[in-house]
Amino acid sequence: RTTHATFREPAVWDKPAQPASGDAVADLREAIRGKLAYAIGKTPETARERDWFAATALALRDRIVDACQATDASVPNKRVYYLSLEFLIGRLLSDAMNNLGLVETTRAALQSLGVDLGTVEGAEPDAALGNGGLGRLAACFMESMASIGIPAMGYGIRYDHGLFRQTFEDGWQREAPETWLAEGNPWEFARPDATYTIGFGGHVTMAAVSDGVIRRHWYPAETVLAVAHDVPVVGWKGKTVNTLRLWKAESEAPVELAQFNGGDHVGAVSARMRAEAISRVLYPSDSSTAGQELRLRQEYFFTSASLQDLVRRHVAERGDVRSLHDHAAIQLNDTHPAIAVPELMRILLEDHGLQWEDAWHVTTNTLHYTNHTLLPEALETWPVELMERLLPRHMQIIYLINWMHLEEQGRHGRQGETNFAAHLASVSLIDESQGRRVRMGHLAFHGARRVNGVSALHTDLMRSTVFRDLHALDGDKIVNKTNGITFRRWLHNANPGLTRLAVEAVGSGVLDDPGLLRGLDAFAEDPAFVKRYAAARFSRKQALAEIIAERTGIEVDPSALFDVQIKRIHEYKRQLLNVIETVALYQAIKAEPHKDWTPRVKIFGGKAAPSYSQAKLIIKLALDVAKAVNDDPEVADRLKVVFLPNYSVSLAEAIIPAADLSEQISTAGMEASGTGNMKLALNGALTVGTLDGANIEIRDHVGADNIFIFGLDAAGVQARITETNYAQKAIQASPRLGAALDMIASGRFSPDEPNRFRPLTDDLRHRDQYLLTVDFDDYWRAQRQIDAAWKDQARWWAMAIRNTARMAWFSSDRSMREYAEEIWRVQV
Ligand code: T68
Repeated sequence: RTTHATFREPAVWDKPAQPASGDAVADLREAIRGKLAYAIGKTPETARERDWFAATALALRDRIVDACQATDASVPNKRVYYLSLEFLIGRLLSDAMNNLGLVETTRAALQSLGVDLGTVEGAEPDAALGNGGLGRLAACFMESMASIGIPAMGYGIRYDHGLFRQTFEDGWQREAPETWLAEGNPWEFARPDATYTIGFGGHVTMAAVSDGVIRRHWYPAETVLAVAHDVPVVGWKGKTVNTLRLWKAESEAPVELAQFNGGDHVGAVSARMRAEAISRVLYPSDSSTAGQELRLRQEYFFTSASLQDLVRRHVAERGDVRSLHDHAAIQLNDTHPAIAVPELMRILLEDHGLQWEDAWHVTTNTLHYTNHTLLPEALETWPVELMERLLPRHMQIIYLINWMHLEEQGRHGRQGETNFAAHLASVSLIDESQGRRVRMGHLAFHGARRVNGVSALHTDLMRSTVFRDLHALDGDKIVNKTNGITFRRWLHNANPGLTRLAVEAVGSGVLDDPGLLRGLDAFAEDPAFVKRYAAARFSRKQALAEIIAERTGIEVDPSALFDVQIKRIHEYKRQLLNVIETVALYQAIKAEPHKDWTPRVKIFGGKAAPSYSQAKLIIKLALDVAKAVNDDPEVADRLKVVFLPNYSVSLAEAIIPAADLSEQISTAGMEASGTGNMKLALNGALTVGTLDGANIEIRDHVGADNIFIFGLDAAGVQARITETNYAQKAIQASPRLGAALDMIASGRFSPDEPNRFRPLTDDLRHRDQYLLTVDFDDYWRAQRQIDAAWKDQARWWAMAIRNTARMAWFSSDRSMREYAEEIWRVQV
């Protein structure tokens, strides 16, 4: 082996990346003390951790406001508006401190008040306004846009209750309400002056206007107010501060006084409760549609408020709504805001008097749509009947858009095609096959100037499957924009030890330009560097071991291989494949207890949608297997299984820097991209994964020698799924798989209820839609290859370092630059 560079051990390696000056510390200390006294009303003696957090956040918010007013003063040529029903932002304190360059200043200021920064950071509740990848992506994009200076505003809902809190009761998932706003939110500014009226239901009138044009007008039966609450999003070095504007639903009449005075105290506020219900809770389903009326109300509520707000801003700045697309680019995060297509048309036609063609031109040059899934159960459709009742004017506009769209097919001479009717049915915005339903994906596609997928494979599959016929009409509309993650949060803040090491090795420029990480490649086999890289990992594994002990009571050895699968629980993500491999490994260790097994800790984290019973049963199996394995003295420290409850953004920040192995094992073709895969690889975990989503691009960047790929690819899955009895054949061919399934089915892990897991094992034997059985043997092979790689520690660390060194391309700064250039056409 050759060493390409020498890493010199610095005298003091733990020096702060952001030094603090004495004056700045004193200023911030006084600011925090002042906030504690005058905004919170507490003394240092009576202040709780949560009070110190609020005082610190308020003091830092003042610094952000200074930067913010600079951003606000100028009218940019073009703004980006990111509409998303979810923003999974997590905690904001360390982001704010880091981007303002005030980490050490804040630490010292608090220390002089006798308060520990880590404790204060820990007192901030997570803003869990999202389910998973889609919502977290929106949060990373907001941070990146501020950091690279794209003038942008995020629009979403200020849910009173974010994603539910997960506990385990005898191994079963229980959901409790999440209460992040219980003590207020020090980051936000309520903006009652930015309030809009949102209508629902009612009827539409027609009036003939003098020029012969028929104008329609909507008279809603019910109205709800949307009140803006702004959260500042501060970019790297505080240069740009953008806004995340979250809408709260309020009633125009807070109480019906006459009713109240008449003694009906509950009835008097029922209209208010109905209105406020819209922003009460985040729907907890991910990768499937909620399909309920309240969900459609949420979607229209935030979309309408956002469009009214941005059109008003545009007209105030530019005078003419016709130039909207020159100065505003709107990104629809999945189809949840797809009602923007008819809503923008309605605003332009009715509020601004545009002709249809002009309104359509503006709409289809302003809107853009990101697709995040091809799973059929996740593609949103709404019954025409519900839309007609809730949004009658929008339904008319959708019919008209669809009529013109289908007429266009005839004009292109397609009626000559033998299956013209089938073609029309396939591109129509209305699905007539199972009751009449509006296809929100088709609506967003047709109304958007650009439509993007989130990884190269996913975008190819969009073109060839779900949107094939629409794609044939306009071959330039679909583009790929592979996802990214913000390195400020997922490397610099989550892993300061590794960050300091990178700064020492390649210079502090790496904080601005992740491309410089590539310089770490040269140290992959440098013993001094490897030692430090491994030490940084080990200290994070010790910290995670403490969290595990505290939250689960399980003792794990930090020198074992930490094997991590953290993400929503879903059959296509195949946590069950990981659990079955765990059972097979358990059996193998029991069969040869004296063999030199690589010690492993299998760590799971993730929530199941409350109504997803199969996913909940997978959690129960993981916990039942954990109990049996962890209690078995014969296995001892060679295998431990841990399922951490209440997985969240802040728990991810603790787990990711401690991970040695990253499980990215979805059925090929089903995970649109993944972003956890990027966070883990950046932090130096080696990936065991399928050729799915962004895993393919990760392999291309880190190199095939530095990743463990197994299983069928997307084409292989498509071919196999059409064969008969593939699962039975795979089980017959694999005694190891058969034995593991038998053990689970026998009740070995559920003696109190031997048939508990039959729904899982029976499904695998007879259906196995996600091809676990087919991929099992190759997964086992990859895992044993990983055991061997771990034994060769020099090789392992060289691979890990090369992962960190080669992941720069997955920065969300890169994603945002690509969107800016190729979709939004804004200058960066
Ligand atoms: C995820 N989608 C993709 N959906 O699964 C993941 N769905 O591959 C991708 O990396 C990520 O999006 C970002 O592009 C989701 O997270 C949802 O959360 C969701 C929520 C409601 C309804 C449907």
